[in-house]
Amino acid sequence: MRIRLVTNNPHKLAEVSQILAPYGIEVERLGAEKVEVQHDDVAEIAKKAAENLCVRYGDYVVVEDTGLYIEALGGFPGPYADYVYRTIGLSGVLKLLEGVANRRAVFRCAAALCLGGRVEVFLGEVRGTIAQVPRGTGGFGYDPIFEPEGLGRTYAELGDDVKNKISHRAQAFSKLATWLTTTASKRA
Ligand code: ITT
Repeated sequence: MRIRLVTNNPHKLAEVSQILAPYGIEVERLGAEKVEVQHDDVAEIAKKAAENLCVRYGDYVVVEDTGLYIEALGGFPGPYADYVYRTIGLSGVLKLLEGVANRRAVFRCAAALCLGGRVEVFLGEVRGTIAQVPRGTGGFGYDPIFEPEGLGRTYAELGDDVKNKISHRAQAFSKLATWLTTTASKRA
């Protein structure tokens, strides 16, 4: 089985490939234009983008959207994580949190799959905290400043093998894989 992931982010493509390999699912990149609606909820953004693309590209297309929601900032940057990363960057986010005791944050990932003219959405969520300074060399994006709850290390310190077992993306895509290899295959 093979899915076609709509992304311009090579790190996401590599992570999803690693997460889905044990299920025997291959991942190919689909270079299509995503229409992203404005919404607080990544599930809604991924679902609407997939609905558009399903019509054009058909079954097994997957759109993924991820947001980082920082509690003390009222959920900012949430679905605007990409814009914030490209503009103020990690140092800008850390500056906004200077002197702030509540460092709680949540990574949310939604994977929307086109199959049989429908869109199925799978969610993953990891709670954690924002570190005081960036730590670690693995991963990408916000990984050096996000510490999943209870682990005492950032995603970037944990490295790809651990991250891809526990992350928001690992949860969303494991649910997608289980659904594809059970529910969907029974329908076929
Ligand atoms: P697409 O082409 O798939 O949209 P993107 O990198 O723009 O790639 P998102 O909008 O979903 O993807 O990501 C929002 C931001 O959050 C972006 O700056 C990413 O680098 C960052 N991000 C996404 N997943 C992450 C992860 O697992 N760890 C750290 N940062 C992540």
